[in-house]
Amino acid sequence: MRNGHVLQSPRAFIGVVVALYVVCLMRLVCAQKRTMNVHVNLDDGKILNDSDTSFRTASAEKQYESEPKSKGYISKRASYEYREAGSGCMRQNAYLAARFPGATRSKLQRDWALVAPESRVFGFVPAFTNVVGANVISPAMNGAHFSMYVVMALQNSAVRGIGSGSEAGNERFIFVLEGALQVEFPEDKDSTCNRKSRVLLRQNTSSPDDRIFTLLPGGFVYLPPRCEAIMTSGMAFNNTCSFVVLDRVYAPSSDNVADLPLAVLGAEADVPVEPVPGEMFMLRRLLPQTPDYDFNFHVMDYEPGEYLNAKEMHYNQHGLLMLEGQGIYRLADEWFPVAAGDVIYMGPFVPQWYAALGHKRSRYLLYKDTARDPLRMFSH
Ligand code: UGY
Ligand code: MN
Repeated sequence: MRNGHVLQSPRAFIGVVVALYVVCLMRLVCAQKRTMNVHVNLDDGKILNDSDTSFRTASAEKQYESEPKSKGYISKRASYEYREAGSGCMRQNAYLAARFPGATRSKLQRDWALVAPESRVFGFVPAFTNVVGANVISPAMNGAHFSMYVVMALQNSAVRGIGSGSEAGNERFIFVLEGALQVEFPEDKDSTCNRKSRVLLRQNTSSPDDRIFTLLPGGFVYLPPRCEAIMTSGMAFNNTCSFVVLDRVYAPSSDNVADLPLAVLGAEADVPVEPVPGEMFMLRRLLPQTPDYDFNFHVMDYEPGEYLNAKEMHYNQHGLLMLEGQGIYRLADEWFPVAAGDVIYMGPFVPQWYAALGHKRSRYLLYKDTARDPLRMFSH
């Protein structure tokens, strides 16, 4: 060190480089440890760490080891387990919440809302037992005419759910995100779905004679008013189960209330993709487009870089759950980064637009009220 500078000696220089490398390596290891240690308890939303054994997220592989041995129809499994939209997103959000307490993208406006997963608050779900459900869209929001829940079966407990919800005039739609849900149609003669001829199967397998069906991720069921189907999961099948529930009051297409629609059961992967002229997304409509159904559920896929061509405004309401991937959602004059697990309510005529980002497909599940004359709907 004749010139008095430490880096002029090659040995000292190597020493400094090695020391810097070691410091970087240690920071990386610590950061990883921190992310891995954060979990959230789905029962009460409390953050737990890895050593706490009261919370476990079953891996997809584990769940399928314990698939139910049902004798009835088993729905075709979706190409992807929607864990990121169910229990998986809770874990990611616990990490964000731990780093940025109080921060959220969630927002309620007069006619739209974004409910990010960290804002889910779990409570009861009408006509279900042994589940916790977050009522993510509700008539308690200005103007929404439907109720939407993200539901988690409590681990090691049998879930029981009854068809058309707590009110006789309600209809109910269920979409499975992870695990398995068994649906058993009743024999009761007063039920609107007590015969095979009263259940429409939207799937490729030949339909069995019995009344018991098992829905895997991507499986769905529509239950018309007075259809008291029984849903079971949990302990019976030794797995984790999460699903979306949508309830609303059925709106008849005419004054003849007797024309109730058939129950529908199927798997999203079996529903054909429909062409939508001028648009890039792939569209599957899960329910028939006949006038007896007053709503539909769409599954919409976008490759990265694809976007909605129409800058939509329409009288219909939407309830949206991001199932996979990420993108940008425009709601009126605001723009949000969104990802799997996010829920959006869009009221009538809210300007809406979406563009997909990231490296993989993004997909959302979308409720839309359909086939009703707005003049009739809004003049009563
Ligand atoms: O059908 C629709 O209204 C749908 N394209 N809207 C949306 O994706 N926001
Ligand atoms: Mn729309």
